[in-house]
Amino acid sequence: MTDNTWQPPKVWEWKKNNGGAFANINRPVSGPTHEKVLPVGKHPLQLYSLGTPNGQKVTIMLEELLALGVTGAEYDAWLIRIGEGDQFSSGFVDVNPNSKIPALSDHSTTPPTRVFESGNILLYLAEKFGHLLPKDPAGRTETLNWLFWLQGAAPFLGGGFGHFFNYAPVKIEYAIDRFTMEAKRQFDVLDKQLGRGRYVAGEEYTIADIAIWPWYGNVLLGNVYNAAEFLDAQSYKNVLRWANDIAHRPAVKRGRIVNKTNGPLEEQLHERHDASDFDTQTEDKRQG
Ligand SMILES: N[C@@H](CCC(=O)N[C@@H](CS)C(=O)NCC(=O)O)C(=O)O
Repeated sequence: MTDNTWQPPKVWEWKKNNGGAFANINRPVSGPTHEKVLPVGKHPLQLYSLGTPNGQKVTIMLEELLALGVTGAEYDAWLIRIGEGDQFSSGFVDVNPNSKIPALSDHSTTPPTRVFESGNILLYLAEKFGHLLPKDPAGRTETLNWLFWLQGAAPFLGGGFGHFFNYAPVKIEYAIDRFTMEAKRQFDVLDKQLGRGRYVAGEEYTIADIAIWPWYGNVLLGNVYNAAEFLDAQSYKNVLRWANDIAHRPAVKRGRIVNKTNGPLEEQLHERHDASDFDTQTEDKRQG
């Protein structure tokens, strides 16, 4: 057990620097901190994001739609540096009052339609373009079962397990044990489901896979939190098979590097405004 002699005061007070990795951006209030208009590019879809798992869901979706020949899915992806507080600009808060990436503005409607919450962005794009969400009621419902599962489950994997295993300034055994238990239970749920079919919602690749892969796929493949060994990734054979399968999709290879600001330079495309940017604008090319 962790030795903890601290007791909560009667009324909580905000410690502006608690030593945590996100102490400079976390606040107990919402709303803008500064006036700034968001940039708008030439395409109908304007994405304001960062290449985290939540951001990757949307850029993978857009690249999958483009790969299917949906030209209306062309997009500008603008970088929102959450570590520097870009999500608190007045322009960003107008698109997402929750100040979290990803946020999408669809300028093909008048006025533009704002879309926030990554799961809702996937649903919006799937319905708008008629792809990656089965049309039959049973297939659609099963896909949405898993999309909503992900949106509810991932905060335990990221905000819970990932935070205390990877980011917290102290290793708290109780917190790591609690969230590892839940993360492993979730991996087991997914492993059993993926034992029943090639993809999460059956034999068809859907927005459920696109939502789940950036979190559960990335963690098992060792791309985030450096936790694959700790979680005994090898024991989730079906999830690993599926994660590797999806990692090889060309649209996933493109989408996962958009708005990414960490990792190898060739896997960082800070902004994406044109399909050719993947060949010319990655950080290895820009800096080299
Ligand atoms: N439920 C939201 C979660 C989005 C989210 O947590 N975004 C994080 C980055 S992965 C963020 O923008 N954090 C900035 C902040 O908390 O200030 C979604 O699925 O879109």
